[in-house]
Order: sequence, then C-alpha cells, then structure tokens
Amino acid sequence: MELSEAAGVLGVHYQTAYRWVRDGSLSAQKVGTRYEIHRLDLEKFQAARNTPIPPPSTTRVRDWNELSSRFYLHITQGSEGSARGQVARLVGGGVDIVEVMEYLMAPALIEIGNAWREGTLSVAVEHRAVRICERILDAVSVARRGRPRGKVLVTTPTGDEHQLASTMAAVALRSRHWLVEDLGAEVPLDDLAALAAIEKPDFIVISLANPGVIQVADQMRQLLVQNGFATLVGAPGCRLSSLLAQLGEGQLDADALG
Ligand code: B12
Repeated sequence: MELSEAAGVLGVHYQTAYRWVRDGSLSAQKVGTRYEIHRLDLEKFQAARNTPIPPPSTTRVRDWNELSSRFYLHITQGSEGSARGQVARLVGGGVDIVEVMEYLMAPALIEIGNAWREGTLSVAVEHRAVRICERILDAVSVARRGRPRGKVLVTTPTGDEHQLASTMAAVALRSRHWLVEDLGAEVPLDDLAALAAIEKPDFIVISLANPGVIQVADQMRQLLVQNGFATLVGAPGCRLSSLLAQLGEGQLDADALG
C-alpha cells in the first residue's frame, strides 16, 4: 500500500509516517517517487508500537508485604502525601502500576475490610482511605498516545458499589494501551447493553468486589454475550494480570468467574 494509506492505518499524519520511513523504523520500498509499504511490515511496526516500553527498572521490590503494610498505615491515617509518594517512587523506579495495584493497594484494602468487619476500623476511616486510593489511581491513569489496541467498557455488576476494583481494571487496561470507557458502578444492564451497542467495544469487563453479587454478574455476562459482546467478569482474588493476559491474547475464558 502507499505511504499515505499506511499513515491512515497507523492514525498519524503522512509526514510522521514519512519520517519513520526516513529514519528506518518503518520498512518501505521506493517505487518511482512514491513509497510502498508491505502489509506485513506495517503490522510488525504497529505491533511494536503497541507494545508498551516500560521505563528502565531501577527499583527492585524485595518485600511487598512490608510495603503494603506501610501503605495501609498511610491510607488509614489519612497521610495522602506519604501514600502518593510511595506509589510515585515505585512507578518512577519502573515498577509496573499493575503490580503496584495488585501487591501494594489490594492487600491494604483487603486488610481495611477485615479491620472494618472486626470493628476496629470505622467506615469514615475506610471511606477516607478509599478516596486516597482513587485519587492516586486517577493521577497515574493516563491514556497512552497513539492508536489503542481496542476499546473496553468497564463497570461493576448492578448492586455492587465497590467501584475501586473496576477502577483498577481500567487503570491496568489503559497502561496496556486499551481505550477504556470507565462507567463506574451501578449501571443498569439495559443501559449498559444500549451503550455497548453504540460504542461497539471489543470487550466488556465487569469487576466485582462484593461476593454477594457473583450471580448477578454472571447473569449480566450471559446476557451481554448473547448480545454479541465478549464479556469478562473479575471477582475477589482474580488477578489483574489474568485480565490482561486474556485480553492480550484475544481469548476469553468463559468461566473467568470466581
Ligand atoms: C472499600 C470497600 C467498600 C466501599 C467501596 C467504595 C469504592 N469506591 O469502591 C463501600 C463503603 C461502598 C462498601 C460498601 C459495602 N461493603 Co465493602 N468493602 C470495601 C473493601 C474494604 C475494599 C473493596 C475493594 O476495593 N476491593 C478490591 C480489591 C482491593 O480486591 P479484589 O476484590 O481482590 O479485586 C481484584 C480483582 O477484582 C482484580 N480485577 C478487577 N477487575 C477485574 C476483572 C477481571 C476480568 C479479572 C480477571 C480481575 C479483575 O483487581 C483487583 C485487585 O487485584 C472490601 C474489602 C475487600 N476484601 O475487598 C469491603 C468488602 C467487599 N465490603 C463488604 C461489605 C459487607 C460491604 C457492605 C455490604 C457493607 C454494608 N453493610 O453496607 C456494603 C455493600 C454495598 C454494595 N451494595 O455494594 C465485605 C463483603 C463481604 C462478603 N463476603 O460479602 C468486604 C469483603 C469487607 C469484609 N471483609 O467484610 N465497601
């Protein structure tokens, strides 16, 4: 195909694609005065662009438990600056944000839930801690530049106000170059299906933190699948890395529940 067409496929201006040809990053054959791009070369280039290049890792985490316990103290004491600083140091040192959510934040939140259940931590303290986590995640969740891998709608099952799990899914997916539409919690199923029909996402992800709504989530998934939407459900204890692996491979584990 011609370079102008390839630029369109890549979603960039002709001059940008031309620069990539000139600096050798995009293979092309000169035919007269024009450049021809082979489809396979274009696909290879596109795949390389879509593969995130992690910053050089300078931080090696030896003990996530210790770090997470410290994070727990920061967020339960309302020390937002310290919590932010901890996350910023890890991410700045090249630690994947997905690991930070999985091994630093999630265990601290689970600990908060346990302390709340035992009556040693108040709802006010829990709310404050959650808001700190939400603000930290907002700050680190930036859409990557360039053509995304595809579109994903993220939400929770109806009846589940635990939005943070879906926020984590959204942040994880954005970090891997997916265009994420984060709908938050409590979207009625009909409205979700109607929006999906308009947005035509490649996947729908339903994240739940309250085990009491597993059946609701499964019913939602079945209905969305019947409507032609590839849908994944993540429940407590499911790994964000598993979500990414399944979407990355384009394969959906139909029984990804539990
Ligand atoms: C914060 C919190 C709240 C907040 C939520 C605020 C918010 N914006 O999210 C509020 C105050 C609203 C709340 C309310 C309630 N809560 Co609450 N809450 C929590 C708490 C402390 C953290 C929740 C959280 O973010 N977990 C998510 C992360 C941290 O963990 P995770 O579940 O393993 O999630 C991972 C996966 O889901 C994965 N993932 C995400 N998406 C996807 C997708 C795919 C496909 C895959 C593969 C993976 C994946 O990523 C996550 C990180 O690794 C939990 C404690 C806990 N153990 O989770 C209790 C907890 C969930 N809550 C609980 C309860 C009881 C309630 C209430 C019923 C309390 C009440 N009496 O009102 C209400 C229910 C409200 C409702 N209708 O939903 C219980 C549930 C117990 C049970 N077994 O049923 C828990 C477990 C606390 C406890 N220990 O008892 N809660």
